[in-house]
Amino acid sequence: MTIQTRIEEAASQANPRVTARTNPDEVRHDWTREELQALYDLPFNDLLFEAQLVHRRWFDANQVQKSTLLSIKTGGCPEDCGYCSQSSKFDTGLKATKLMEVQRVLEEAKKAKEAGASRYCMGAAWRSPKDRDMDAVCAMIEGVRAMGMETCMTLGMLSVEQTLRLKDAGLDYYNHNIDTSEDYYKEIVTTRTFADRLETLERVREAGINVCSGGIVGMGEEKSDRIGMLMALANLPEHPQSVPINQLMQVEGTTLGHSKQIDAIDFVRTIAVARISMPKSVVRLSAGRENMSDETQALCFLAGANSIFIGEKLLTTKNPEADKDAQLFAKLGLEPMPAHTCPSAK
Ligand code: SAM
Ligand code: DTB
Ligand code: SF4
Repeated sequence: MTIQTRIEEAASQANPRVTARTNPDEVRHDWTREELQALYDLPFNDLLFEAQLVHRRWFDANQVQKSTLLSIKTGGCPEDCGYCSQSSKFDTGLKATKLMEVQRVLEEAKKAKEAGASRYCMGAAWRSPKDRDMDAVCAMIEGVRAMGMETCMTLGMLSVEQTLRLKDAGLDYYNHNIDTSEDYYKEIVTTRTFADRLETLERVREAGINVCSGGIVGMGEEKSDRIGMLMALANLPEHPQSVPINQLMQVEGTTLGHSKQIDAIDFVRTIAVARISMPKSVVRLSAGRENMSDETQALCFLAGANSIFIGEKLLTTKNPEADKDAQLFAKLGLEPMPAHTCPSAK
């Protein structure tokens, strides 16, 4: 009997406790809060089984996509996001820099490719890009693409014209997180609204660029906020092709420098509900791996996470060393996901 047949047989013996039974083939955009909550609250083994059913329908369960991040413009940001080391409203001891030279970015990208990244993600501490920066940003996209890597940018809010320029330069993904539920957003950021975030996401989607959007947990939010965030993502007109779930990296000096950490099982539950509600999206076990055990990360992969950041730095905070990740992949029998294999990517 093949694994697939055994799984189908197990799935057909529906667990009577699973009231929110999912159909792995179906991609829905009409999730109710009650349905997502029922999934989140399933007995843990049932939740992970449901997540595996969906995961194996659309992905190779042992492949994990690898991205590397670079902060192309660090610090001095006018926004007041309560989690962020780069906001000028907090004293976090971070040195602000100007936009990096294109050539230096390409040198760093080359190293990331050699280290095994299939996507290069470039982030700038801006509320939104200035038009005068767009030539350099587009040259970075073109240069990284020419190396055969997928490109991702996160530059803040975009105008329609800026979005179209990024598309023309060949940008594969744009990262713009909704971060948390609409209700809790106001507690975390006051210099822009949840609706502003959705507006940029709409521009990116309509320009035909793949959307990377997710959020952060461990910011003192309630379970209902995690569910609200997942519901907002899963009910977008198209699911983001990439869904990063970040565990807050606590930064001294920020509002959330000492917030209550999330329980590891709750973190895994959040990943599983993301997997089930957005079946064809790549779900990224994003920031926070530095503070996670191998066992927690293994549970995240079992729950359907299939992307990570590799490289010793995220934007400004730490990420596991390369040899530690190599050991984890070997221990778990994981393989890198080749570029351009996301089933929902454009
Ligand atoms: N300024 C742009 C923006 O806000 O969209 C791009 C850069 S911003 C640093 C990208 C994302 O990183 C944020 O939306 C947030 O979700 C995530 N992030 C920032 N600081 C974080 C932290 N301390 N822990 C976890 N995630 C964080
Ligand atoms: C995302 O969701 N996580 C990344 C990326 N998108 C841009 C950023 C994580 C930042 C963690 C804190 C830091 O290193 O400054
Ligand atoms: Fe600025 Fe982005 Fe940090 Fe907010 S998350 S302070 S917008 S860099």
